[in-house]
Amino acid sequence: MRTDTTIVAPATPAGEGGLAVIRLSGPDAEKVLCQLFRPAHPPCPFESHRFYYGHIVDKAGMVDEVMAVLMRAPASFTREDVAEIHCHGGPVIVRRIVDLCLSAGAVMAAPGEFTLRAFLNGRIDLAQAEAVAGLIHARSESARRIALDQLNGELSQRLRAQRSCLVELLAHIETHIDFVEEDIEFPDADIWLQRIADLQSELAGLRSSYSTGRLLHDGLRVLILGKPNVGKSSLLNSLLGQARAIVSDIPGTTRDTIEEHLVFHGLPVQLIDTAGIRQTDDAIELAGIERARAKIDSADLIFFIIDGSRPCDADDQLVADMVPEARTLLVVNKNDLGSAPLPLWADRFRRVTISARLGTGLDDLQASLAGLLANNQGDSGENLVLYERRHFDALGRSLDSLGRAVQGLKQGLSPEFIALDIRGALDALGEVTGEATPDEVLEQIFSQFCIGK
Ligand SMILES: Nc1nc2c(ncn2[C@@H]2O[C@H](COP(=O)(O)OP(=O)(O)OP(=O)(O)O)[C@@H](O)[C@H]2O)c(=O)[nH]1
Ligand SMILES: [Mg+2]
Repeated sequence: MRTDTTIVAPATPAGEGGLAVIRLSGPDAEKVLCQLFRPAHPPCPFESHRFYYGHIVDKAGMVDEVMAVLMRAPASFTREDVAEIHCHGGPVIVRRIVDLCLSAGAVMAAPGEFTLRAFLNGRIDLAQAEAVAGLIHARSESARRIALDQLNGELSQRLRAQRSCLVELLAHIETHIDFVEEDIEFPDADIWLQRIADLQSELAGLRSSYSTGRLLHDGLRVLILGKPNVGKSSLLNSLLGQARAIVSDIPGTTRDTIEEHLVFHGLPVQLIDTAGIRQTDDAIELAGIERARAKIDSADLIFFIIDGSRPCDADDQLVADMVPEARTLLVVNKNDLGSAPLPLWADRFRRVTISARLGTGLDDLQASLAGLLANNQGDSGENLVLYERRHFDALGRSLDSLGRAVQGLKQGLSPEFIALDIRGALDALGEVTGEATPDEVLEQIFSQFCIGK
């Protein structure tokens, strides 16, 4: 991983805006800036962390009117010299200024490279680097808050304390490895068993916060399922308050899945409309049905819609047999057209009656959504929540290793074996903060960032 170069990239999204920011980081940031920037009121050299008004110029003359700032190492995001050029927000201007930086010796930044440098230079740890992405992608207030907590290092501090407890135990065990021959009992085994038990319950508590964290971060996934023409797309549209999906009286209108986000009670909700499920030979329709079916497992809640004005048939039953009762709400639609008797299997589900066309009954539907959100917001008394799958998995591996260490201590196994498991638990925790993260994992994490982050 290169860190001796000076990298450049637009830090603001492509497109038009009032302003755009171009960011440089590396040993030559100041040199590059001085080549293009003419302050309106010299002097250059720059005083660190001060904005200067001036112009970007090239051989042909003035390119744009800008503000520029230099943040000298180590007081910068990457801990390197960082320069920012705040120019007018037009794609051609941004492209031109980036090109000038490149000709002045900078190289184009790879995705996530600014954050990667901040991590490599010890400014933030890996969990914090991931939180930068979490903060940028946050779609709701709750997602912003948990990402910010992680960025502030709360998760890292907690894990560091747990790691240091394990390091102490490891040192204790290792000093005894040499004495094994003398058949001395492992000293203070009971004390250590207690400390490990405390650690296990702390880690398990933190790990179980993932279901809340994922919900706060990614939102509740609500899948709208049912046979064709029952009003799935109509429901999506009325919940969104806009005509997002095509609605028609021709069965099989929706062929693909349609995903939309809305914020409900401060939490993000992802609504997924799907192709109507029925027995069919149409290849495209079958592909759509397969997509809908594949989303059942990952849905937090399923709105299973039937047309309540007509008797249910085999296609409705097909859907009924597909969905898990605990996560399903039966939505009896078209109540404005009358109500046919419900089949026996309908009793398996919680149920609301609505008319998507008139917008009646939606309150009940939203109330059940709100109830589910409240249940899932978790009141473990734990403020800190995990929202990255990677962290959840790493904590799981750490707990597995601790479990084996406890077994070993209880069975009086040789300290070497116990040390091995404790080391495994330590490494798994270290993966979260980046103290023991393989390069491939680092690469994978940072490649998900976009250029300029
Ligand atoms: N009267 C009445 N008609 C409705 C209601 N909801 C939907 N419809 C009508 O039912 C037809 C089908 O609605 P859609 O929302 O396209 O149904 P869908 O389940 O998405 O259908 P597919 O995409 O084909 O699977 C349309 O003509 C809607 O206007 C309702 O509550 N009352
Ligand atoms: Mg539809």
